Amino acid sequence: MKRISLTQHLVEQQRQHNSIPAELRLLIEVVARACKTISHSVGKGALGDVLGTASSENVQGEIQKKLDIISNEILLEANEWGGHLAAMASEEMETIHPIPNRYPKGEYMLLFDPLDGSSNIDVNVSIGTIFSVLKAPDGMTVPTEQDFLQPGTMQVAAGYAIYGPQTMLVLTTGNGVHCFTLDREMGSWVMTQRDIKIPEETSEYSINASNARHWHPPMQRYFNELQAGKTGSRGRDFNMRWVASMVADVHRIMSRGGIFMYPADAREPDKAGKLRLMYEANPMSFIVEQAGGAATDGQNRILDIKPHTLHQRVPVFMGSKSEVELVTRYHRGE
Ligand code: P6P
Repeated sequence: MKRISLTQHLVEQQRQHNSIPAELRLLIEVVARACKTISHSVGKGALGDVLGTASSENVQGEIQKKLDIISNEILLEANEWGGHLAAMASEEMETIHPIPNRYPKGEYMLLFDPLDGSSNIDVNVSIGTIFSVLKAPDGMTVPTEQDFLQPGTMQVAAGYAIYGPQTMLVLTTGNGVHCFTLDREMGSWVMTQRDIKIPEETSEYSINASNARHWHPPMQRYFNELQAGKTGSRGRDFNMRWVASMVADVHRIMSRGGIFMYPADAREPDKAGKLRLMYEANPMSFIVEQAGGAATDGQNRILDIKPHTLHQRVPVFMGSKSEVELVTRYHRGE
């Protein structure tokens, strides 16, 4: 495959699909540049005094890691001056972040989990940045949280960066999913995979099995069949992977198939699983669907969910279409 840069890809997508106006191209390039900066900070590890916890909690009540805060600041500072955004929202901030009055405002809204998988930071396991782009509602003057509460089908772009052995950027603007690897010597994102497709069938599942006794019956039924392998109704063996870093688990599925699951469970009946809809499940669902996979909350397509609050959680089943459809049928009682 001819190696092209992120910029050339975005210009070509604009020519072919008229789907990436200049402001959106600027937004994506600014976010990609911020991910390079985050990768540099993450890569320092103990040498950069960036490990360990900060003395604060985020809106989720989770102890923040120093790199959570550093990554959030990098994304805010990178994006607020460009004139392409009206506002931002982050897992690390309780309220939305309007663009300061000293800067021009644009028609896009950026949501992100600046550093997903934080529990893996101090043990040198892959982590990542997840982002989602929405358009500001027509006529919006002063952005509010309500303006962000659009279903995932309204996203105009979504992507993630994964900080692992390679630093990679996986991106969709609605015309397939494309992957870029960071050329550290040149400091540029180089396309290394075009139009990624997730295999429809898989023998690999991804779930935190330590929660099994708390799962609801449909989840237990599906999991027990996977565990039984060829001795049970599925008639074949399965393999399990759980990195506890959504970006790493989903990237593996993008690369070789699989099903990623974080169900709700009986421990907290009012808590709809662990993952957040607006800046984890929605962008990942857009990417997975654009690669031929599926993503549901056990009952319905995640991208169709009408959000009620910025930080709401959602059960997640996403990846190879045949497995997502099967576990969803079980949850629907079919
Ligand atoms: P558990 C990371 O904290 C995260 O939000 C996702 O990246 C990951 O899939 C999940 O939580 C891991 O959760 O309960 O296995 O630690």
